[in-house]
Amino acid sequence: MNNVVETIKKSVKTDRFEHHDYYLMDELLSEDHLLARDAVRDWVKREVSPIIEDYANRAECPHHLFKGLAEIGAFGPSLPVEYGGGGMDEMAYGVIMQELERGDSGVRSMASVQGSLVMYPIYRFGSEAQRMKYLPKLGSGEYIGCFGLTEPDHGSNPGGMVTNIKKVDGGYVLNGAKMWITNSPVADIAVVWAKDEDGKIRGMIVEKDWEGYSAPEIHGKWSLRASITGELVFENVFVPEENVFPEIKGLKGPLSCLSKARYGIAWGAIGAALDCYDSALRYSKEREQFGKPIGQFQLTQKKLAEMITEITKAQLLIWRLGSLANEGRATPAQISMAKRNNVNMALEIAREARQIHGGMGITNEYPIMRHMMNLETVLTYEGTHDIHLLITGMDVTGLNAFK
Ligand code: TGC
Ligand code: FAD
Repeated sequence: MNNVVETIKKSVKTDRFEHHDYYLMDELLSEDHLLARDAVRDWVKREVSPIIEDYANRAECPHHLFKGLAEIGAFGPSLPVEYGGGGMDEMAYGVIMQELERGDSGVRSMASVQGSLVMYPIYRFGSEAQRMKYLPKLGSGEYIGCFGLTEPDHGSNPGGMVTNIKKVDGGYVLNGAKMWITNSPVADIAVVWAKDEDGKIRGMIVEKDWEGYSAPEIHGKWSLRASITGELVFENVFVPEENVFPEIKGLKGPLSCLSKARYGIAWGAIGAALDCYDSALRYSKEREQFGKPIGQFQLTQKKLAEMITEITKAQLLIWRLGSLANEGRATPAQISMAKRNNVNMALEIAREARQIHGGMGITNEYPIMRHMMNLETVLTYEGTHDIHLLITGMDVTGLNAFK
C-alpha cells in the first residue's frame, strides 16, 4: 500500500493553492487558530492533494489517512484532551474542517463523522465507562467509527425510523437497517439510533464483531468517490446494557450531534469554494484567448468578482457563528442557515469555476469537477438544502412545516 501511495505522489503535480482573505479575516483569528489552520493546510498539501484525484478516480477511500488525521488533531478538535479530543475551541474546529475540505469533502467527512458524530455523542451522552473504553482509541485513529441514523425509508424524517431494540436479560436485541452510512464498511464501532419498546429513540455503541452485524458497501457513487459509504444491517444483534447511552431519549440526541457536524460542514464548504476560486483565478491569468489572458475579459472578471464576494460573505457568516458557538450561544437554526448558505455558495462557485477552466475544467488535471460532484452530496447529507430552508422558515415564523 505504501509503495502505491508513494508512486502516485511522485506522478502528480504539486498543490499551488494560495489563501484568499479579502476582508482580512485572519486578523479575527488567534495565533492558535492560525497555527492549527496552517498545520492542517501543510498536511493537506503533502498528504491529500497529491493522491486524491487518483483515489477519487478509482472510487477508493484513502484509508491510510485515518492515522494522519488523528496525528494532526482532526478528530474532535474541540473535545477535551482527556477524552481523546484536541482541547481547542469551536473556531479551531472550524478552520481545521475548512482546510480538510479544501483538500476533499470526503476527507473532511472522515473527520466529521469520527469527531462530531461518533466521539461527540459518546462524550456527551455516554457513561464514564463508555467514554474511557472508546474515546481514546477513536481519538488516536486506532478505532474507526460510523453514525447510523438514516434508514432506507427514513432520510429527512429520521423520527419515523423502524430500527428497534427489545429488552432481554442483560441488554437489548437490535433489529433493522441503516442506509448511506459514511465509513460503515470499515468501521470498528457504530453509534446507532433505534426505537425502544416505548417508541423512544435510544443511542448505543455497537461493535462490528457482534453476531448479526454486517455493513455492506454501497457502490456506484459519482460523488464523494474517495469516501466509503455503506449500509448497517442488524439481525438480532445482542447489545449489552453497558453499551446503551444511559440517559438520552428522543430525536434530540442524534439531532444535537448533527448540529455539531453541520457547523463543521459550514466551515468546510468554504474550503472547497476557496480551492475552486484559487484554481479559476490562476487559470484566468495563465490562459490566453484572442491574444490576452481570459481574466482580462469583463465576463470572466464578473465571475471571479462574484465568487470572491460570495466567499467573503460566507467567511463573515461563519466567523460570527464560530464566535457564538464559542460562547455556547449558536442555535441549531443559525447553524442550519450557515450550512445551507455556505454549501450552496460552494456548489455555485464550483460551477462558475468549471466554466472559467473551459474544457480543461472537466478533467482531473484540476480539482473542480471533484469538488462539484462532492458538493452535491454535501448539499444533501446532514439535512438537505430544502430541509434547512424549512428549519429557517420555522424559526422565523414559529410555524412548523413538518407537522
Ligand atoms: P422535532 O420535533 O423538530 O425535534 C425533535 C427534538 O429534537 C430537538 N431538535 C434539535 N436538537 C438539537 N439540535 C438540532 N439541530 C435539533 N433539531 C431539533 C427539538 O427541539 C426536539 O426536542 P424535544 O426536547 O422537544 O424532544 O423533530 P422532527 O421529527 O419534526 O424533525 C425535524 C427535522 C426535519 C428538522 C429533523 O428531523 C432533521 O433535521 N432532518 C434531517 C435529517 C438529517 O439531517 N439527517 C442526517 C443524517 S447523518 C448524516 O447525514 C451524516 S453525513 C456524514 C458525513 O459528514 O460524511
Ligand atoms: P429524502 O428524505 O427522501 O429526500 C428526497 C427529497 O425530498 C429531497 O430533495 C428533500 O429535500 C425533499 N423533502 C423531504 N422531505 C421534505 C419536506 N418535508 N418538504 C420539502 N421537501 C422535502 N446518514 C447517516 O445517518 N449517517 C451517515 O454517515 C451518512 N452519510 C451519508 C453519506 C452520503 C454519501 C450520502 C449521500 C448520505 C449520507 N447520509 C448519512 C444520509 C443523508 O443524511 C440523507 O441522504 C439525507 O438526510 C436525505 O435523506 P434521503 O436521501 O432519504 O432523501
